Amino acid sequence: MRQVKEKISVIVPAFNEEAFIRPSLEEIVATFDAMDLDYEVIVINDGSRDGTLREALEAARRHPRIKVKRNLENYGKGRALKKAFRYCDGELIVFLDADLDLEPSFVPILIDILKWEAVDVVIGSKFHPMSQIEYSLQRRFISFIYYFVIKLLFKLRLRDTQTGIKVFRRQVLEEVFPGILVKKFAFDLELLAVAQRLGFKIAEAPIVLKQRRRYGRIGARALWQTGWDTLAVFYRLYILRYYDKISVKKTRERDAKEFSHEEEFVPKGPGVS
Ligand SMILES: Nc1nc2c(ncn2[C@@H]2O[C@H](COP(=O)(O)OP(=O)(O)O)[C@@H](O)[C@H]2O)c(=O)[nH]1
Ligand SMILES: [Mg+2]
Repeated sequence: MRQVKEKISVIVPAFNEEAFIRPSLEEIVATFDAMDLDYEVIVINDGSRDGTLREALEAARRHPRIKVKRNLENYGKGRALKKAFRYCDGELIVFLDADLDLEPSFVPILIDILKWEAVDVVIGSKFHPMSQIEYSLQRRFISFIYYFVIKLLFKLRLRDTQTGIKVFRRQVLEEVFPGILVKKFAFDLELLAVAQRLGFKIAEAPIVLKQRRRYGRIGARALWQTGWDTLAVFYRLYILRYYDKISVKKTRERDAKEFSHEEEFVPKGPGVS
């Protein structure tokens, strides 16, 4: 029998996902219900300019385990995940992309690995020998370069930090999130580098990834910014030693202040965007 009995909070970041968010949420719910797991799904709609909020609310209306939160403006995936964690009460926290490129059925597999290997974090990895990945040559190339940059700069024993399926024991995020400053895509790297620094154990898991959008949405500007943000993490980690010095209490207070004016009303019912 499956051993997972803790409550699982699945955070789904969504930006302009009108086409995929509803089928994606339906599949998450179907997967978790079929396995009789205790869970909640928190969608964080990050200032989407399409019907993402409407579609997410429609899914939430049909499935009470889904909660929808939103930012009025787009701030970035990293910040959205950090904010969404404030609403989670599970013992295990899952990050799962909204676009169905990754199969929700892998979440329970990652959770099993977390238990079997007795680690604190399990991340889906495109470069795991057993992963099956179908995505553009361009993206493969970028991932490969990023892997070398990270290997060179950080002593991370991981082959891929960027894939959108990850499982954490709650305590990891409680301790690591206060130090996290990156709001966009280098966020994953920052989170994992700091988690390792604090002594948490991270394992990689195989995934099946199928890129559905013909063209990835990460443009040259986002890549450039990810590069700079990555260097900034290096600077804070090894030169400033910022993460070793932060006061969790103080930064929690700072974050609470930053987020509190956004603990916004969430409109009820479909049709709102
Ligand atoms: N909250 C939030 N989610 C985002 C943002 N940008 C992308 N996402 C979500 O993050 C996930 C990965 O983004 P995607 O564009 O598919 O990146 P890729 O899979 O690396 O090509 C998807 O679920 C997106 O909806 C953002 O600015 N804010
Ligand atoms: Mg994607």
